[in-house]
Amino acid sequence: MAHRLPLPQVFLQVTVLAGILYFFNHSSNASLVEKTFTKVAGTHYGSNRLGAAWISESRPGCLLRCVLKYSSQCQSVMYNSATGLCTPGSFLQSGTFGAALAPSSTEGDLYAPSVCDTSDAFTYVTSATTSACIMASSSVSSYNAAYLYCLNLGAHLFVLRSMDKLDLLPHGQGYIIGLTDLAVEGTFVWQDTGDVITKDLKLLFFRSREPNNNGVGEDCTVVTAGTGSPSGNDLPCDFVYYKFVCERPVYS
Ligand SMILES: [Ca+2]
Ligand SMILES: [Ca+2]
Repeated sequence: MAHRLPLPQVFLQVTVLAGILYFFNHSSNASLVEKTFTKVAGTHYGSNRLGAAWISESRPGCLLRCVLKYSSQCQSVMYNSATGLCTPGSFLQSGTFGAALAPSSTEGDLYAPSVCDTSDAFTYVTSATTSACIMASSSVSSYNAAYLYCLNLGAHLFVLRSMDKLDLLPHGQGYIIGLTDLAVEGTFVWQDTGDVITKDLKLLFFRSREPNNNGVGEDCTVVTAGTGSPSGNDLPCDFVYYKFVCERPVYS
């Protein structure tokens, strides 16, 4: 015959279990962990392993246990979503040293707190595939004024090297971004590094028949997220009609 616990003990166990589940689902810790840790892209980042890996049923669970176990020492985790392997990590290392500490394929992907200076109304925004530290303006501006505004905040106008990053912007509204052909007509370059937009991205980015350098000339760019189709357009740089988005580096 199966051993049965007295009713008060069963009640206690159920209550404790419900409390733990509630904590994991609703505690500010869980949402904090989910919000502030994000996937670190690129091969130049890694971290020291704080201890042995374990199996976690989810990435938030992995992060939470790391924080609970190692407190502020836990500054990153490596998580393999296929196997559930969770490896606790130290603060983020970058450069050659970081590359040497990068996660192995067994360890999965590296996650670390965002490095986003959130002063001046900047926010850290993430999606499943990318992230950015941005500030979407509340008022319209010319390109030059927007450019200088961002520069004064230690930022540049928003740039994107893949279309998934566009999704990080507020949807349904056109924004001036850091893509211009001011230097060489017809050659659009990103403001942060000056590199030319790739042919493939240009096709995905601009609306059909754009950029057209219409009328007296159009050297600046506006784009709208969430349209489901290419929305980029070149327009006059002194045109004061659109809001703009500044961007600060995430892992500087
Ligand atoms: Ca032009
Ligand atoms: Ca145009």
